[in-house]
Amino acid sequence: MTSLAGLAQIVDEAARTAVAIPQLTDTLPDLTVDDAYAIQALSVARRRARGERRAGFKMGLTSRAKMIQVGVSEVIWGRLTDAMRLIEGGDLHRAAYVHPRVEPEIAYILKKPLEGEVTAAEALSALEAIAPAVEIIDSRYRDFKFALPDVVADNSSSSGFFVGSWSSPSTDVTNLGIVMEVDGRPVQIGSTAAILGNPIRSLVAAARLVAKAGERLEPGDIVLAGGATAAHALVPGMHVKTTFQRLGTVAFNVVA
Ligand code: OOG
Ligand code: MG
Repeated sequence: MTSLAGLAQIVDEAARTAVAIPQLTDTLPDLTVDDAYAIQALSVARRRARGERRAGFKMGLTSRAKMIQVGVSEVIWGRLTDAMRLIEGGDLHRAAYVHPRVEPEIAYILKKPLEGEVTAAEALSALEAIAPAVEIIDSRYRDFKFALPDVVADNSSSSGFFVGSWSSPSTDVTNLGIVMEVDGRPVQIGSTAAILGNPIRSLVAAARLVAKAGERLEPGDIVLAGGATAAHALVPGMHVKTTFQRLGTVAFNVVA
């Protein structure tokens, strides 16, 4: 029986070297979601030991479109580090990933801690700012196929994120149109309302779920609310531009 630390090493190495691995549940069908979060924490601790710094958290599977695309219908979360942050307007290096996809999200940054059961009003009053964002997800599992414990252990497919310009925390982002274009052609169209009906609910859920792991959201943490649409596969040569009503755009180029 492989230890949780051994499994953390497997998922961390797969991410570090961009080499796909079989699903953990292929050989460990009884792996629990609690074990998976423990593996995630241990794998992110390995990143921290290599010098990466805490940047916040990402929520996942907070929209129907995302749940349907990956066949898992449970809200999940993962940890972000500074090394995952990419420069808006810059390049994404395809070779650093197994099979990257992009999805439109909302980014929150906090000025106050949030811990455990909080109301939407408390979550809103803890905000420093809100920005348009896109997440780069990259499952380390072959063919981007996984069960719930697999994806949680794999840090919920976290691999990168781009954040656009920060807006006032009072900006109403409950129902804003989103258009994601590749080379000027729309590939995903949606609304921030697809995120749990209102993306602030994702921040409320983050505070609650992270507390179950004995952690809290801290001032300075970025929280990604989860993809509002299905994710789009990335290929070198693509220019990806996502426009969010009221909030602005987030763009990048995919290079080899
Ligand atoms: C799991 C991560 C989901 C989101 O925004 O829904 C996620 C995956 O799709 O690989 O990041
Ligand atoms: Mg996401």
